[in-house]
Amino acid sequence: MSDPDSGTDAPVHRCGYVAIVGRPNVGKSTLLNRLIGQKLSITSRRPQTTRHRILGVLSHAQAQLIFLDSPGYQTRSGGALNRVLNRTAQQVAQDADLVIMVCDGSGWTAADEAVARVLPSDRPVFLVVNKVDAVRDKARLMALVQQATAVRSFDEVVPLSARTGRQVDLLVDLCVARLPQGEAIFAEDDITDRSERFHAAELIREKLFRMLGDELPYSSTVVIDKYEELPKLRRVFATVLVERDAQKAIVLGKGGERIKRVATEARLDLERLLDTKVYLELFVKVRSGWADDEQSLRAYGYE
Ligand SMILES: Nc1nc2c(ncn2[C@@H]2O[C@H](COP(=O)(O)OP(=O)(O)OP(=O)(O)O)[C@@H](O)[C@H]2O)c(=O)[nH]1
Ligand SMILES: [Mg+2]
Repeated sequence: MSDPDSGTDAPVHRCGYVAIVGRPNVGKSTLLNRLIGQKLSITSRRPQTTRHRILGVLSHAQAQLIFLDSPGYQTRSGGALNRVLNRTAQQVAQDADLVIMVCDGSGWTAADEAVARVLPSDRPVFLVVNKVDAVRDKARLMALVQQATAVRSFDEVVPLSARTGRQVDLLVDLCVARLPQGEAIFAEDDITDRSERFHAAELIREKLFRMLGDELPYSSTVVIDKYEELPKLRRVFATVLVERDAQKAIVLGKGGERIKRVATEARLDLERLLDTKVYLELFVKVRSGWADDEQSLRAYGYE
């Protein structure tokens, strides 16, 4: 690539923000992790896994792409937590130079349509049709694209698989082509703006989500009580907050067996992410009503 304005062959550097939005469970976070090559954003089979804006940086010689993963956009109304999640999702799209709307290759739904309608119209928007590895009948994909493009126009439509990585490189190339010219914003080896503490809490929440399935009350959260950074070791003390005694028993499991498994798996993931040893101790406490109260939501890190 050369710079048309400079009259020289100096290569152009591009840099910009790329928002990843969509209804819950379509694979937005799996896509971010695939793009960056690290588990930055937690994923699970349950909808509404992501609760925060997660930033992931991909630096190439000629471009820096700053991806923003967001909570799945809620079309059903709900309490304070849902309101905060939707605000985050919309903010992410508004802050970006380019928007990627992700849908699931199995079919276009009313919830997808609702998302498509709130996307900005003054910047490029791509449609990513994800999970094509799970779609046997490719004619379905054609039908989906027709339905989607009847709602609004998309600057690119990219069928891919975040799980296998198929066509993800193509998506990156298409994104780079749409980004504004500019210097890198993050250092070349930065991959996120979140703290180690934040990732520790998120990985614990992922294990809870995955291990407890529907048994886990939606309104549970994780707080880090103490985080010590030592040479080649992190010591982490964290608490799982639930709303009722019965929920506490579920999270603990028989003889504390479940919480122990949660702690072990979260520790292994955190060690992989930080490339260091981790000591992790987990507690469970009952604190009722936190998810209905915007002030406590802020205190627990929901913006
Ligand atoms: N078969 C298949 N499954 C996928 C693919 N991408 C994601 N999934 C699965 O879809 C489920 C949801 O993935 P997430 O990445 O957590 O989805 P999300 O859109 O971030 O969900 P929320 O954060 O809840 O809005 C998980 O079980 C993923 O493993 C894919 O390309 N193929
Ligand atoms: Mg997610």
